[in-house]
Amino acid sequence: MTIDAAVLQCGDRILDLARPRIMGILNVTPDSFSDGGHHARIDQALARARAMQAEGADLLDIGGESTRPGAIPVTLEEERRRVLPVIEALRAELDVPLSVDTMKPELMREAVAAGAGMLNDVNGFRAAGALEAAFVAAREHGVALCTMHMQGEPQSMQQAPQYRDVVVEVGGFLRQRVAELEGAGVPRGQILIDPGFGFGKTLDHNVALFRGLSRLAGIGPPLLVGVSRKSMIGQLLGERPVAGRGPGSAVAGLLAAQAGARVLRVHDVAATRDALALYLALRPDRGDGQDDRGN
Ligand code: HH2
Repeated sequence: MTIDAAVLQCGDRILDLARPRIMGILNVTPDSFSDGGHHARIDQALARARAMQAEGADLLDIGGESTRPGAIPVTLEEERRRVLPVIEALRAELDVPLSVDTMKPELMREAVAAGAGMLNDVNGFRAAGALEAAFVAAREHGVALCTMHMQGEPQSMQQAPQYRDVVVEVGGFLRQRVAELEGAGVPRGQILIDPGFGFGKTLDHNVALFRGLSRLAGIGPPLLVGVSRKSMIGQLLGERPVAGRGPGSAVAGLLAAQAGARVLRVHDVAATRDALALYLALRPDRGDGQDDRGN
C-alpha cells in the first residue's frame, strides 16, 4: 500500500487520509439489510453514533433509505423525517464529519444546510438535479462527494447484471464521473470513488472487482470500499447469515486497505479499527521504525 499525504475536505472538517479511515454506517431505516430497525428512533441513532465515534469511527454515514436489492423506495418527506434530525443533533455533538447517503437532490441540499460534510450517492449523482446539487454543495460549502458505481436500480439490479470486464467497465464509469465533477470545478481533494460492491453485481463480479481494487485505486481520487456484512461475504463463507459476517467483513476491509482503499464503510467499527491497527503495526513494508499504536 502506498501512503501519500492525501486529505479529504468534508465541509469545515478535514479528514487526513495518510492512513485508511473508517466510515461507520448509521442506517435510520426500518428495513436495511443488516441494521434495519435498530436505530429508527432518534435516541437509538444518537447512541449508536456516539458508540461508533468512541470505537474509532473517523466519519459517519447516515442513510434514511435502504438500497438493498429489492428495497422499496421511500418518499422525500419520509427520508427527510428520518435523516435531518439525526444530522442536526450529531453535528452539534460529535467531532467526526457526517456523510448523508442519499440519491435525492433536495435532501442533499437540506442535509448540507443541517451540517453534513459529505454527500454519498450510490447512484453516482445521476438522478435529475443530483449533479447540480452536488456541484453547489462542493463549491459553496466545501462538501466532499462520494460517487459510486451501480448497474441498474436497487429494485432490479441483482436480476441479471452483465459485464464484459467488470474492472474495466466500473473503472471507466468512475473515471467519467471524476472528469465530470472536476470539469465543473470540484477540487480533487473533495472527491471519493467507490466501485459499489453488490450493486448490480454477481458474486463473480464482486470477486473480480475486489481483486482489481489496486487498479481502481490508481484512478486518482481516494477509494471508498463498502463490503461490510454484504452477501458476497456471506456467500464466500458458505451462506453465512448476516449476524455472522462481522469477522469476515473486518478481514475483507483490511484486504481492501492493503489494495489501496482509503475509506472503509463498515458496521463493525471496533473490529475494523483493530484489524487496521495491527496491519499498520505489522505490515512488512513499514520498515521506518515509526509506531502507529494508539491511533
Ligand atoms: N452500500 C450500501 C449503502 N450505501 N454507499 C457507498 N458509498 N458504498 C456502499 O458500498 C454502500 C453505500 C448498502 O449497505 P447498507 O447501508 O448497510 O444497507 P442498506 O442499503 O440496506 O441500508
